[in-house]
Amino acid sequence: MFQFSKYQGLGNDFLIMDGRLGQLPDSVTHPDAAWVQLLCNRHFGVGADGLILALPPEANADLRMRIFNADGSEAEMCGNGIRCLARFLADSDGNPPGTRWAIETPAGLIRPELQPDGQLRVDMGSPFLIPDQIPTTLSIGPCGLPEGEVDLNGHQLEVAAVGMGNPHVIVPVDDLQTIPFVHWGESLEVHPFFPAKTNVHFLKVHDRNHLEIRVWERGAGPTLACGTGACATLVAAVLLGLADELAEVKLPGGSLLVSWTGRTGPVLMTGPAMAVFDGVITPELAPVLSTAKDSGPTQPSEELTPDSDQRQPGVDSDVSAEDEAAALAKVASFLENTSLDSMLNLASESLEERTRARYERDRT
Ligand code: ZDP
Repeated sequence: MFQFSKYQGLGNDFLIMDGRLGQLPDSVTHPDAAWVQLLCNRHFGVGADGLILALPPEANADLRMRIFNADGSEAEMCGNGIRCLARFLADSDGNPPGTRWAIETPAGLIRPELQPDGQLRVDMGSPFLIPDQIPTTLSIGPCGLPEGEVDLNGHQLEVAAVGMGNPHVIVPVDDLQTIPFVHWGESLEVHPFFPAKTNVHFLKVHDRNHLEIRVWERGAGPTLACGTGACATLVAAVLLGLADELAEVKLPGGSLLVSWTGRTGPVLMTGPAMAVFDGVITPELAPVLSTAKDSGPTQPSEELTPDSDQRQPGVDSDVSAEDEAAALAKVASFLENTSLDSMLNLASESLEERTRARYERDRT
């Protein structure tokens, strides 16, 4: 039985699966794009903008995160998603405000911190402004970032590109409501200037500390919010001379506070993240088990605490043959001696436990 939790950050919603103890099978940790598409489908599946996996770290970090867009493609980083993951960790492990996590992502080590008001402030790392690192074929312009002009059906658009581990194009416009959003969004997402495709942000500058964007996401289309996009937009607006180093970035789903102090070093993003529901994926929706080793989720053995060395015996990649045999034997005996009903009870008990813990914490 595959448990998941649904979380959202400004309406950007994700399914989170906890595999920090190596308990998730290959079919989940290396998911088929078709399965992710089905899971994220708002009619035939659970419905979400993406799937987030919490996995054992590969180096000296608390955990590793993988994020898959609703179309099944993998992204390097996600801003709203990593706030949701941190909130999930706090809900699951009972972490107090002030807790910081070091999370491995393809975009590098990202550090969210739980705030007293329950929001997450995230050290998003430094922006990428070198064309190859974004990646884009636009060259660096007079403002110190890749800039250029794009012709879309006779419309000359001034665009700028910034990387936050994942690619973003920022398009300043006068009015967010009158632009041909869908046409420009889908055209720019796959524009040849962006060899890995790109997330697209149409930007209205209200004043130097208040920006507003409409988001067309790579691999997801229109979303209510994009955290990495809000950060990329602030960086571009600062370099283009349109904004100060601290601004509120308004999105359809709500606002984020973003800062880039001294135009060097990390971008900081602060915003909310909330649990929506916990669930169990039915066998019909479960991923097709890919290999013999892939025997479905196993029982986690030990409690987790942040900032301690997360590497548990038997979870690191160099698992000994004995450990593997022991784990497989444990799984086989668990499956043999555990009826479907008691598996279901186990699943619902731990879901209940987490929900009760969340209520307790929010009440105190
Ligand atoms: O880079 C991409 O493909 C994005 N669609 C990934 C998701 C980004 C996200 N919306 C964010 O908040 O940064 C989660």
